[in-house]
Amino acid sequence: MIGPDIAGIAEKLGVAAATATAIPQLAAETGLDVDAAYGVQAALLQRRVDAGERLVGLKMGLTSRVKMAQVGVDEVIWGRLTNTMRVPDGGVVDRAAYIHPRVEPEVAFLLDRLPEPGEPVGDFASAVRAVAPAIELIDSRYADFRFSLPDVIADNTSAAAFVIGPWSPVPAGLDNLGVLLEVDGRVAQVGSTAAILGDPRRALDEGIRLAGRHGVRLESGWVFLAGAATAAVPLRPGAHVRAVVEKLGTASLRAS
Ligand code: 0L1
Ligand code: MG
Repeated sequence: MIGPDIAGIAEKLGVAAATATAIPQLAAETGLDVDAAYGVQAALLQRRVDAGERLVGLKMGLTSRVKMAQVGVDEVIWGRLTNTMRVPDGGVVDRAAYIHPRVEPEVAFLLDRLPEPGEPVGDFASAVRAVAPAIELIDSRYADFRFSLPDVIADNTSAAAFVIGPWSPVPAGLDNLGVLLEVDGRVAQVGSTAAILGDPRRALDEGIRLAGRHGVRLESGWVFLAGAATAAVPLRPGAHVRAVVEKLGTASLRAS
């Protein structure tokens, strides 16, 4: 039996992102399952690497109940981050470069000495050099921000851009820190890091395990986005967005 056209699907998603043009969902029509969808994601990112970008990390998606409910998908997923997705803290993003961008407050880890594939992270403080508040900008390439599980995996879990705030040494606990997402100085979302798999440290074990299934090994020096602590909110032109994480500080961006 002939399988889905991995390269062809990756090209469609790549062009949709590059031209900020929504496309219809692809998985049902092409018979894409979860494993093949991670193959599309790899091909999609290889196109970016071939064009000169560098892989700089990994992101977890749908790590909270509220996020799963927001998009109607109920599995933790992961995607890849490249250098061009990173926006400086306090920087400006071009709203017009995206289709229907949303922002969400996250916790980021700077990776250090990681366990061997298949091993759990025993000593979190040696696996992670520093932690930071972060904002992820997600932008599904599918019309109306609607997709199935294989669709969203193939689309690199809607990854589009991210901002990392100041790095701090790993605090004693990360499991119940208050989180705010502010838009133009008003509170848009309130949450807790407990929403991220009960404890964002768990997201690292999941990331190592799930990416390992597809032959991807996390690297020292990479950024790891552990997941959102609240639902995502639409990014409007001109908006100033700030994520505040208790004990860790703030990260911010502005949309042009
Ligand atoms: O980072 C995320 O949790 C996003 C995962 C993909 C689903 C979505 O686009 O909201
Ligand atoms: Mg996210």
